[in-house]
Amino acid sequence: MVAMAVKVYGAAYASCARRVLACLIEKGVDFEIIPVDLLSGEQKKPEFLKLQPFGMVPVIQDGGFTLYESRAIIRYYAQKYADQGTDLLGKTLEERATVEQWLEVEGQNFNPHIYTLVLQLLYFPKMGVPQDEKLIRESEEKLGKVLDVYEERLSKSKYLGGDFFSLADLTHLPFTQYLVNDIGKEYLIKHREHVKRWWEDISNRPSWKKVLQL
Ligand SMILES: N[C@@H](CCC(=O)N[C@@H](CS)C(=O)NCC(=O)O)C(=O)O
Repeated sequence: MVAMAVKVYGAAYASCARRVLACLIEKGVDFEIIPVDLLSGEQKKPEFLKLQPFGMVPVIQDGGFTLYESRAIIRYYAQKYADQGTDLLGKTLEERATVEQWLEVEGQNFNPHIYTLVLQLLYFPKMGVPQDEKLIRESEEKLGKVLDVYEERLSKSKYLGGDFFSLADLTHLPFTQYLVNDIGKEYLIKHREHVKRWWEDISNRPSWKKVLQL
């Protein structure tokens, strides 16, 4: 029996949806994108809120199963298709725990600052919302300190979870792409030797290049 394509509600340009798309491509899972227009507020309509009560993308529907929160979705597919495509979890209990650790670091330490920078520098100008210079400066400084920890880690292992590419790396792709390409803060990556090497590696994966072309 051929599995039905996974429905991904979102927009191919939305960073959180891109996290899910990169994972599905790495796992060799067929998907179709159901476009949701973020700018029009379409995702706040009652029909969409039944799928995602917080009104955000992405959401997936896989047969009768619905799931939201991009990091929960990538964990689900890495596990569901553990024996298919790229192994994104690690083999031993310790490898898996280390991948989980860095997934948490991304969500708790890295994402808050990079999210603020992207919102302030990329989206607020488009929306006509004034920027907060002090917040931008503070977020940039805090992100730099987080990346110093990454530099140390990546001087000892090829990838964040160990010597294999995993969810821990994949989850960083969407917002780091913005940092490097869209908000003029690439120095934060390029001025750190090991972080730079890591970024060049993971951003050149065919899965990510494909996501950027969607
Ligand atoms: N923690 C959520 C965050 C989702 C999120 O922030 N989605 C953004 C697009 S990347 C969105 O829907 N923004 C529209 C809005 O908040 O109205 C996840 O990882 O799925």
